[in-house]
Amino acid sequence: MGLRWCLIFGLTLGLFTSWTLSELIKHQQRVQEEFNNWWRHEVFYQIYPRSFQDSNGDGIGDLNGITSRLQYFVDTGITAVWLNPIFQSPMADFGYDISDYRAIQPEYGTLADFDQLIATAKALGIKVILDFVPNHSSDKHEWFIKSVAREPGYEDFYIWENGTVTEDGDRVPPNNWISVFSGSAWEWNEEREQYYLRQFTKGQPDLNYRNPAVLQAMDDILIYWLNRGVAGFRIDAVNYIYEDEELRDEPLSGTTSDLNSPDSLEHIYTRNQPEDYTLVQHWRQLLDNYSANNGGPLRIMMLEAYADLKLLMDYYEDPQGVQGAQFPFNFGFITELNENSTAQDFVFNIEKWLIYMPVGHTANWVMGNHDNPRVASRYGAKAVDAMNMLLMTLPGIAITYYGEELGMEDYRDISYEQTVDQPACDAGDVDYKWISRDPERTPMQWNDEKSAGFSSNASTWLPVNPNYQELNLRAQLRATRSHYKVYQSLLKFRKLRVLQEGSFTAKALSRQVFALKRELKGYGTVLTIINVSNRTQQVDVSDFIHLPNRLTLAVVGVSSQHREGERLKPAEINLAPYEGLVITLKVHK
Ligand SMILES: *[C@@H]1O[C@H](CO)[C@@H](O)[C@H](O)[C@H]1NC(C)=O
Ligand SMILES: *[C@@H]1O[C@H](CO)[C@@H](O)[C@H](O)[C@H]1NC(C)=O
Ligand SMILES: *[C@@H]1O[C@H](CO)[C@@H](O)[C@H](O)[C@H]1NC(C)=O
Ligand SMILES: *[C@@H]1O[C@H](CO)[C@@H](O)[C@H](O)[C@H]1NC(C)=O
Ligand SMILES: *[C@@H]1O[C@H](CO)[C@@H](O)[C@H](O)[C@H]1NC(C)=O
Ligand SMILES: CC(=O)N[C@H]1CO[C@H](CO)[C@@H](O)[C@@H]1O
Ligand SMILES: CC(=O)N[C@H]1CO[C@H](CO)[C@@H](O)[C@@H]1O
Repeated sequence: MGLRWCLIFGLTLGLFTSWTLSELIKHQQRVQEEFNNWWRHEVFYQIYPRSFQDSNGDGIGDLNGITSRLQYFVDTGITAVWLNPIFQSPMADFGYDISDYRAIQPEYGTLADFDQLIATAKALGIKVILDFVPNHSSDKHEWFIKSVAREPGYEDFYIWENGTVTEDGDRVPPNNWISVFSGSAWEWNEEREQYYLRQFTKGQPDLNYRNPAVLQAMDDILIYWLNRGVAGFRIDAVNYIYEDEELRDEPLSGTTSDLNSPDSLEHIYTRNQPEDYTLVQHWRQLLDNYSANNGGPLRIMMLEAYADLKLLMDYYEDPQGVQGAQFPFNFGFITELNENSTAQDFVFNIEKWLIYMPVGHTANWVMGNHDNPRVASRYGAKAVDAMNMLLMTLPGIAITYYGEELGMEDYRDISYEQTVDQPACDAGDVDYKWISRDPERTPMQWNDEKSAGFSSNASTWLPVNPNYQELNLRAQLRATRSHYKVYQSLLKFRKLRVLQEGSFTAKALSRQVFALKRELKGYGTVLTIINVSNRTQQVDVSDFIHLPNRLTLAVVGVSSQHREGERLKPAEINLAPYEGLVITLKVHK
């Protein structure tokens, strides 16, 4: 539907159904949003600032480092990035424990550096999204210090409760809630003589969003960063923000007898509370208002919530049609599928999201992030190109974690002494290895020089993966074929109208091979075929397509026997183990 037609339709409806002016404005905003749809086909590149580029030789990545690498995104074809937290923090959880929401962590730089980053990015046409961590603050935050001291205005910034004392004089917390890292979620504070709620570590007290002053403070922080030029926010752990107001005990799950384990409870009173949705809707309004009042691109919101599919979908839009985030992250490729998944598993999981997504919204696909092993380690190094082909030819938004364009691998052999991820440190020197998230957070591998070109310091906050000698950007730029070059072609390819607007069909051709089809009348067809098995496979796609004599290979992987431009016979397409092929049929720009 064209913009003008929509406006006329809206105005007419307004006249005949006696809409209020504000309803009409709201409708027009939505039409405007359809029009300003920059984010709907975007590839968002996730930068882990600590590991991307160090500019001052302290072995830690920083903002000036990112600024110095912005041209890389232009060369790659990336026009939007999202940054893990850069705010002032005691770093108990590498920035997810914020002590000042308006200040930059000194080792990452200054506000002036941040402004420079935004200005340079803007000049290069790159949008920047910040990570917003509303689920708690650090216990070093001035709000918490003031709240402990019961300073007027701050008494109820956090969730304080007395608990009870038994006949034997033992203190008992207010209820049975368990922290995500095990043990009671309540921490006794000697000074205030009350318990505070903390669903994560004791240094991360939960904010009390039922206090309007807390909500206002958070709104102000969003506005503060919007005014500095960010294009939106990735909101962390949104389903943990509110808890049951009556503090009811959670029922036992019956899955473990360890009562200190978070798995021992069904989290019906601490996660996905109705108010979490209302809050997201409120922030959506704030962002929409800001965009309408300040011009420029629509400022957007993407949500992190590891939740049930149906609960997740209500963050797009609730059952009453109230708009939430532009999208909640789809973690299906991380949590539901792995190296052993069959072609049917892939098709089923892809379709599942599309089936449950409310009408008119945009799908998204997260291939990796800072909390999970890398693609090369989850699906195998051979599958890197195929997974990027999949990601880039699916409908909607693609999300790439830094280094995945090179096929970087987890560095699992980090010693216990060098381990810095808190849950891994807590797990002890035997179990740490498979819990640690350090292996997927090692420095970006730019070249084969000292510290992989990440830092001038030979010692870095996490060791560089020793495979950087062979696996690095420079080597991949020099090679005739490389993961990076495949990724770059895919990004160019994505600009085709058929991949932006085309219809979508997925089909398992066998247990081992599946195909995706994108079609747009007048703009041709794109077919992606992926072999998820460790054996060579031959497939017949004749039944799946209409123009069988015109199959041309558009993108092939690094170790493919095929070459770009090759013509294929639909009845006998051969795929090497874990090979992916992107094929075009009569495609136009
Ligand atoms: C090099 O990095 C280490 C941390 O890995 C740090 O202790 C040291 O101070 C750094 N050197 C310089 C010159 O900053
Ligand atoms: C909590 O304890 C304090 C001091 O013992 C008492 O004054 C206050 O009334 C208690 N609050 C509630 C809600 O029971
Ligand atoms: C957005 O703007 C509308 C209309 O001006 C106003 O009613 C609403 O309170 C605003 N919401 C936010 C969160 O700013
Ligand atoms: C895949 O299967 C192999 C062999 O059964 C097993 O060792 C491995 O743990 C499986 N991987 C995953 C991620 O389930
Ligand atoms: C393929 O995978 C199966 C099941 O994991 C395994 O038994 C077999 O040895 C593998 N074959 C090759 C060629 O790697
Ligand atoms: C889902 C989740 O764990 N979200 C964040 C809330 O806070 C913790 C602790 O800071 C973070 O680790 C999480 O990412
Ligand atoms: C397991 C399996 O289906 N193997 C087949 C894979 O494809 C080759 C031809 O490319 C056949 O020879 C195998 O039988």
